This record gives sequence, structure tokens and C-alpha cells, in this order.
Amino acid sequence: MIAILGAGSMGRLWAAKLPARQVAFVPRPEQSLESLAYQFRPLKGPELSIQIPWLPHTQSPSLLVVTTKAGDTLDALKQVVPRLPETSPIVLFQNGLGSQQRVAETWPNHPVLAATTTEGANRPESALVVHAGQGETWVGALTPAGNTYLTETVAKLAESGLSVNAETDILSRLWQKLIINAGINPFTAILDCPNGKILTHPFYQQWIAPLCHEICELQTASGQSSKSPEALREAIEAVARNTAANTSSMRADRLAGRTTEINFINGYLARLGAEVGIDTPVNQMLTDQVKQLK
Ligand code: KPL
Repeated sequence: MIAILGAGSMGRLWAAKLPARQVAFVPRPEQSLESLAYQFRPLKGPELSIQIPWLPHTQSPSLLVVTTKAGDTLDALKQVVPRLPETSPIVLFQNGLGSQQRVAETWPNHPVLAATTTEGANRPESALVVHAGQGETWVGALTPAGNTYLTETVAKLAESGLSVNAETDILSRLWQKLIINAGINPFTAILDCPNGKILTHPFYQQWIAPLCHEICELQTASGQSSKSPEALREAIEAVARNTAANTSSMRADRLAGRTTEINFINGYLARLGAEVGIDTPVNQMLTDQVKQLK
């Protein structure tokens, strides 16, 4: 049985795509154990009615997929990991950086892996999940035990029919995604606009070059190979153009009144700067402004 912790759009996408009867959601404490039902609109074909059971407390999953928000992950896992066998890998799907390292540091002997995905999923209504864009998922180990389970974990996730690949340097992939999110998400939340609209806005045009400069320095200081600030900007703008009509996850969180993941995106970069002695005024300014949004 594959257990999914976090029943947001990404968790529900994997639940709908993985083989039926082999997947269950991990219940939050004191939750009723009725199954979770929703409509699923795939990329092609008719809408499907999905019904996913909650994992009984007595059952141990063979794989735990974690799709909680970055800020909720450690606390949510503290409820679950103590009863998880050391042979059941944990795969973390969080945005940004920081939360994954905390999990790996908390359970260093457990098989902990991180995933990054470009699959698009959204929830225009609470009981409807839309698979909005086909993407790719990369999975790699964060702890030594995670390596042992990498091939098996990729094979289990690939039973969804989604494209899933093993990655030997997952940190580098997480950094690439972090850069895109750091250059798009706070601007869309602050300016309250879809991804493509930031590109012509004076606020974005004023800050994107110094932001890319900061990110480039941080990337190098943390041992990652980095492109030039100009190349980082090009990569950010290519994604903003390709997803021009999308509402970013940070703008969506803000519009829904949820806590954003800014602490794990530009906030992570600002904290990293403080650790390694690199000034990060633009990352700090974007973090502060997103936190002040109502
Ligand atoms: O990953 C994204 C997000 O919204 O978090 C981007 C790439 C910005 C697409 O919307």
C-alpha cells in the first residue's frame, strides 16, 4: 500500500493516477475514517469519480508520499514516522528548500528521498482536481538509506503512468526549481497577477536582475554549479512565458488565505545568505512583502 500524506491537488493527482486499491491517504489525528471522494479531470478522456480510503492506523504502508505544504511537513511527519517501518521510504514533494533537509536531519537512518515535479494539477473546486499539464518527476535520495530504495521507489511511482525518473543529484534539481519559484512566485503574489503578466511590470523589471545576482552568488557559495545571472533570468522568464496564464502556487495560497511557502523559497535564500555571509536584500524584501500581504 502506498500512503499519501497531504490531500491537496498534488496528493490527489498521485492518488488518482496510482493503481486503485493500492493507495490510501494518511488521516490527520482524530479524523473520521470515511473515504475521500472527488472528481478527477485527466489530461485526456472523461472525468472520473475517485474514492480513496484513509489508511487504517494498524496498516503500515510500503511507501510514504508526502505532499503537504513545506511549512507543515515536519510536524505532519512527526505523527507518522514513529510507526513507519525503516523499510518504507519517505518521498518528499515539497516546493523550495529547507523542509527536505530538516526531514533528512530528523530521521537520518530512514530512507528519505526528495522529488521535484513539473506535473501541473489544480483544484478549481474543493471536490474537483484537474491534471492541468503533463510534466516529469525526478526522485533522488537525501539519506544514505534513500539510495538503497531509489530504483524501487521510482518503479512504484511510475505505476501511475506519469513520467518518473531517478536522479543522482536531486539537490541540484531542487535548486533549479527553487530559482524558478524565487523569480516568479513572489512577484505574482505581490502584483496579484498570472505568471506571464509579471514580465512587463516595472516592479519585476526593477528587481529581477539584482535578485538573479544574489541567487547566483548563493548557488556558488553552497557548492552548486551556477549559470550567469543573465542565464538565470532567461530560465525564469522562459517558464513565466510558458505558464503565462497560470496562477502560481504562491498567488493561489494568498488568494485562498493560506500560509504561503515564501519561507522555503526567497526566505530560504535570505537565511542561506546570512549563514554564508552574502547580502540578500532583494530576497529579504520579497519575503517581507509577501508576508505582509493580507
Ligand atoms: O511551480 C510553479 C508554482 O506556481 O509554484 C510555477 C513554475 C511558477 C508555475 O506556476
